[in-house]
Amino acid sequence: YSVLCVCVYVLAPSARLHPQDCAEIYRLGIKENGIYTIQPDPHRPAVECDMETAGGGWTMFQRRRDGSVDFNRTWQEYREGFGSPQGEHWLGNAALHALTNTGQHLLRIQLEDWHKQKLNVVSPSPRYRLTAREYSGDAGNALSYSKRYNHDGRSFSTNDRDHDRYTSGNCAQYYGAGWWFDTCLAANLNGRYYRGRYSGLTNGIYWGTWYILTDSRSGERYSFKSVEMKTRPRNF
Ligand SMILES: [Ca+2]
Repeated sequence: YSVLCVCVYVLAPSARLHPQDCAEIYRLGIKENGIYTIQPDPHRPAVECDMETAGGGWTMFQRRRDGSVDFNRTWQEYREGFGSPQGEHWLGNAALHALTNTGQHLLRIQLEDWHKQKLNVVSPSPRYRLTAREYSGDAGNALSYSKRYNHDGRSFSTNDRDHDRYTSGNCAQYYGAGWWFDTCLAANLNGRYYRGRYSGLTNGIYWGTWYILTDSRSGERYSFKSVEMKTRPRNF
């Protein structure tokens, strides 16, 4: 009898301490933004929860805001994640997969440029393989831009793993970022961090349907000031 009692006593609290995602934390009644511990990935259990935007319950898996973290990383690094949830980070493809492989999920992207223009993109299911079919938002759907530039259905590539549809090389190596490259890109939110304008290869933080992409006189390109990528179950 005593063994049974001990088991229940030990297991019940720890189960409650490790919810699946921020949506579950929200449903438990915790509705403050912050860093929380979640279940899916034992190596990087801390995530930033957005409990305010559009009803809350969003688990953040990517953030860019100051260029402090290098996003030109290997397959292994993208799988396990890098950076910290307090700052710039990629949560990790293993955790992202665990977060999104049960049922349909929404992908929310919040971008801000250097002119304080902000945009929102909401689309289902960010995985190793990206599935982004339906779109709503105010920025244009650069994830499904055209036949050759279509990130929907693409697999993830890194500088050491070429899963893109560009046959003459590795887009991830060429653009210095891990991403769901096609041939190669209409969007790349893991690109290099520039403080606004830059010239040369379009390897900055890029969203191909944004209202300004290059300066018509100087030919300089624009990179974004901040990016956040989050996910939440569709039926939340
Ligand atoms: Ca290739």
